[in-house]
Amino acid sequence: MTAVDAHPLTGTAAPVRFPTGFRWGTATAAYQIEGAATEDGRTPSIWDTFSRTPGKVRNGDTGDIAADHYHRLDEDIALLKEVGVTDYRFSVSWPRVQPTGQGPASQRGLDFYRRLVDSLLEAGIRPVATLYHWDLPQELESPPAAGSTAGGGWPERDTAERFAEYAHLVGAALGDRVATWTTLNEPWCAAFLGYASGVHAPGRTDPAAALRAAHHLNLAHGLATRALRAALPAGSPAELSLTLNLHALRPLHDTPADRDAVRRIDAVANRVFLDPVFHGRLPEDLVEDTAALTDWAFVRDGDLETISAPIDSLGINYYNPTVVTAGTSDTPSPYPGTADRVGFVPAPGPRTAMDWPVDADGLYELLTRLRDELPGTPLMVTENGAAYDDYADPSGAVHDPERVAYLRSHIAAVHRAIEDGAPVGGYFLWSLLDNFEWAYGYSKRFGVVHVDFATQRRTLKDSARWYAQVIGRGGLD
Ligand code: IFM
Repeated sequence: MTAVDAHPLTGTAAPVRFPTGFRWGTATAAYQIEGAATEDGRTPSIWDTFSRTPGKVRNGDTGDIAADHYHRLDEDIALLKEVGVTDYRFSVSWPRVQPTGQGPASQRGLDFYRRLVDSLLEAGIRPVATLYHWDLPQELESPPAAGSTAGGGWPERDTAERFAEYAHLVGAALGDRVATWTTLNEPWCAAFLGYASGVHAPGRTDPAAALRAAHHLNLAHGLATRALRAALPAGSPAELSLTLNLHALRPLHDTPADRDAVRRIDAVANRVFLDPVFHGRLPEDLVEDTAALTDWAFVRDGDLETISAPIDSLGINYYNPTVVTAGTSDTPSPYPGTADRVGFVPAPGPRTAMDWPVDADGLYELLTRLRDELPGTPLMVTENGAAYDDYADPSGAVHDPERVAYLRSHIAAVHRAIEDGAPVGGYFLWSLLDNFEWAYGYSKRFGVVHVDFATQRRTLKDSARWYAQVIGRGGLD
């Protein structure tokens, strides 16, 4: 029973209440909101380079100014207080705190995050820090300089080692105050959109390099987990996690061929991360499916043990389900080794401004799958939300009933999963602010707070006020 179902006897909707202690948050990422791209010693990331490359980002938008969060920290924390979140998930910009991707930290860069974390704590909000949300220092993507091993991006092992060093620096600086650390956000996007389909930075279209990138991101997660544990004060209650954008997959038809299409995408989108991190192994079928691209010799002895170091929770980002069938896909595909075997079919139903189908059952399916496959692993929904073409009306109000409906159905799906035994401890709405939506630039608005990018004026949308009520009452009515 959820708030969206009528009670079978009374015909009225029963209120939905989440367990005491459930975390309610919003999420953002550094490059998408901070701006201040050249201030206080920050150097370019791969997204600065990519967004400046003609034709890569809609309207030629860049994150140079974004939502100017770097200069509006206090105002944005006041917004978080107004919404009443218990937790705030943000990411640390690697090129801001370690400008060349190696060597000592920039104190000016760290100071920004110290101020953010201290202000959150003062406001009674738990800081949830992601170390990597796609802004690799450009210097680590560019080919190595003479005499150096650093460079070449995630397809190179050295990048994972550099990441562990960066994690240690940030952990040592903020480890006494951050409640939850997430090593990586959506490594699938970093590896496969970045290096296979090339629609994200750094824009490479080399499927074999993308598979190497996926392994080195896994390794980076494992090495960073170890580095964080070493950097945190003894007895620290901080939790360590990883956030994946797992695909909720469905076959178009219930046939062996379509079920095989599901298996193939499941291997290269989900199990490529889940199996090494939680079971210390590579998916055998993925190794077979990609044999024409690589022999996986870049996986060294001991890597899988490092990658599977225990973590305290798994974050799941969910937006929509994916329907597949036996067939072919356009290339360059973000799913190496599948383009001549798998086709993608638009899921039915209403759509968001991203043209993504609205289907909350996919979230329920993912959470209950993880309940069964990873028993005992606490789960968090670390992103969920929707883009719509919001605007301020003449009175200045921003009405977004479709977003409220989207959020309501997805929060109800989380509740349903909890009732059915999924250990979900929190929900983070994406996103607090309208922001730089990667290759779509500023054309897509995911915020519950509207940002007028010409003036940087913030306006709470109806969905922010609605979410504040959900948090206040601990559920849906
Ligand atoms: O904006 C992104 C975010 O950076 C990562 N997860 C998906 C969101 C919406 O596309």
